[in-house]
Amino acid sequence: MATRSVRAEEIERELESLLTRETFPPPEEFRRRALIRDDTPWREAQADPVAWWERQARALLDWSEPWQRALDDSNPPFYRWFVGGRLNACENALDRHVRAGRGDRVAFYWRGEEGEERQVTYAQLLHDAERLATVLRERGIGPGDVVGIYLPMIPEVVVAMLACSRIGAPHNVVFGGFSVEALRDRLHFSEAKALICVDGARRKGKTVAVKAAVDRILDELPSLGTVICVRHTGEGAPMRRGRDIWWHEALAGAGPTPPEPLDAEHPLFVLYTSGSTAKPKGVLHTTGGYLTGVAWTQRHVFDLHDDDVYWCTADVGWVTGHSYIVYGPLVCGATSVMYEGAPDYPDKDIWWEICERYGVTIFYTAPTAIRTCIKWGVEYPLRHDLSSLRLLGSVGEPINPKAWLWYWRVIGGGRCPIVDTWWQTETGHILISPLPGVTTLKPGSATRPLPGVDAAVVDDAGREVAPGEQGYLVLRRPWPGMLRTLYKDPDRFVETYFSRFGRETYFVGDAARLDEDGYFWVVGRVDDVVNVSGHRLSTAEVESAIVAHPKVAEAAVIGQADERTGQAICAFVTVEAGVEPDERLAEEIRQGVAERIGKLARPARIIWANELPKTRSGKIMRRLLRDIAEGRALGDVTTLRDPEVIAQLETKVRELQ
Ligand code: 6R9
Repeated sequence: MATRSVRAEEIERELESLLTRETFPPPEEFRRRALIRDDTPWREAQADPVAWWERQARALLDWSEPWQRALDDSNPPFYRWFVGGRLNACENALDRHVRAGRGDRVAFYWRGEEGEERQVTYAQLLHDAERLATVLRERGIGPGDVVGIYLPMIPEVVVAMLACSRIGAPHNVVFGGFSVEALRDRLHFSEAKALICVDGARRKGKTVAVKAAVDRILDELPSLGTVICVRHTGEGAPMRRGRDIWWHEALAGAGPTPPEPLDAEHPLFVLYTSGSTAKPKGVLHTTGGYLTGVAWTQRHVFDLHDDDVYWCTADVGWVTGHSYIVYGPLVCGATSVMYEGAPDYPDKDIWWEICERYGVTIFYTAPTAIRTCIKWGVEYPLRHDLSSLRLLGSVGEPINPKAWLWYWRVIGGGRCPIVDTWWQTETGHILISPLPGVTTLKPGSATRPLPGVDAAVVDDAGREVAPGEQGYLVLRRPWPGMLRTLYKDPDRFVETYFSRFGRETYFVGDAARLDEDGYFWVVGRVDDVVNVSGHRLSTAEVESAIVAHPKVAEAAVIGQADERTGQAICAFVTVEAGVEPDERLAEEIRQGVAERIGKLARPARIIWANELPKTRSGKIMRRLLRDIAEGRALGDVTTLRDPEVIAQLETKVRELQ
């Protein structure tokens, strides 16, 4: 113990001195082995971006039919890539590796919450995916039919996604941490025909019944005729004859189904994400372009070699899991780690134990996780040998330089580059990021756009702003993995992303700055989206969950700066006349939000307000609430209807501190 503390102290001193260091060029040892070592891809892509992407699509994927036209940009913003080409995502992820004699290669080292281990090979994934595809077919699921997936981090979730893509049924994965009410809404919006779920899920030594909870919402989904249930915890699951089947029983009796050659623009999946209104947006991705962008970035941003062991700690319920746990790694034939449990169970060193045990070389996580580890202390990572690591990644929100330096020094031992990868559910794959063998890093900056990507920072009029000035991040050229539309809502698609700066400029929704070296510094969202621990939540969605409580009159939700989670949800709530707000009501409100959306959306702070600050036209002024919550001087208050309201709220917030 004593020596450990000495090491910890040494590291802390070193971190202090690192705070002044601004640039980190690629370590020579890393660069020597890197797949990309100079700016050739940027230069080639600059000369002809579409032709450059075509070369990548050809090199990285197997096509059953070549495309006639690489990019159809005749009707922006409805772009089409690799028009006329045909391929299958599952075949690219599994069959072709098995055909090439790599069936015995481990696709996932799976680690269960209680320490169980499973090694899943490419051949085994294929065996199950071919059979599940048959089961789905026999249930009448065909190309274009949406299948909901509500599963924890177990290998079956990968099989489920790939079985869907094998037959051209777009999947709609819903994060297991979302409540069944949130699941119901998403399945309803996507008109899902089938659902794949588990009997129960595990969390820190406890189990929760999932299938029984799911049953509560199924009657409200008349289009959903099939439920396939994976036996995971072994708890009893009510099964309705004709509708519900056990995964293991169905697979045991099924033969294989070959992959269906699909149009490059065939929908691969729908994934719901938060927008500015309470209704989540169904982001639709298609096959050829998405896989091209995901495969290129998986290989080159993560400098993926044959002997790497890669671990992305995200959940498959988010886009990071879709692109960089499932499609990216499998299309590239990688060996990954998949972990079911929480980062602090059985103890706070479990992640580092896993890195040591499987010899993880590439580790991809979120800034919020790093900040939590900082809080727990260096003792936990110091318990383990992390010398196998050679590259680290970050995603989900801006990483503050202090967390970056800690990650670099404590986890990476000062020898691993960090790729700070900027992208979104909508972009499909990473767009702004270092290439680790080339780019000189600056802690806190996602650095520069990748080859073939045209990003800029502009003002309200769409003009590029000067270096150092803040503006809106935009993308000015279509890229292969971009969303194609919002599911069944093309008007909202155009309105949300392609109305502000015209039909050919994608409005990201993030504020950013550029520095003199052309490096991008993403600041955060400019819309009513809150980023809690890297998870996007809509303030409107949380508000509507709060006002559903009968004692609540009105609510305004804002994102408040939080040291650990980046932003935390803070709710200003007014109650119905005659109601005396107290801690019990606050608990009921939190509980209601957990039930309607999920635990991660529960307000960290509830502030009882007599009234909310509104404009004369009756709009809640969230900007002022943010200033009040964070104790800042108030901005422009001239449009405020009743200035008295502000003084009351400021007193309340001060009392709470
Ligand atoms: C992949 C993912 C997207 C929003 C995005 C931005 C923030 C993601 C970031 C980042 C700064 C990074 N974001 N990565 N901000 N630096 N490296 O997270 O998708 O859940 O859709 O969130 O997350 O604000 O607009 P998604």
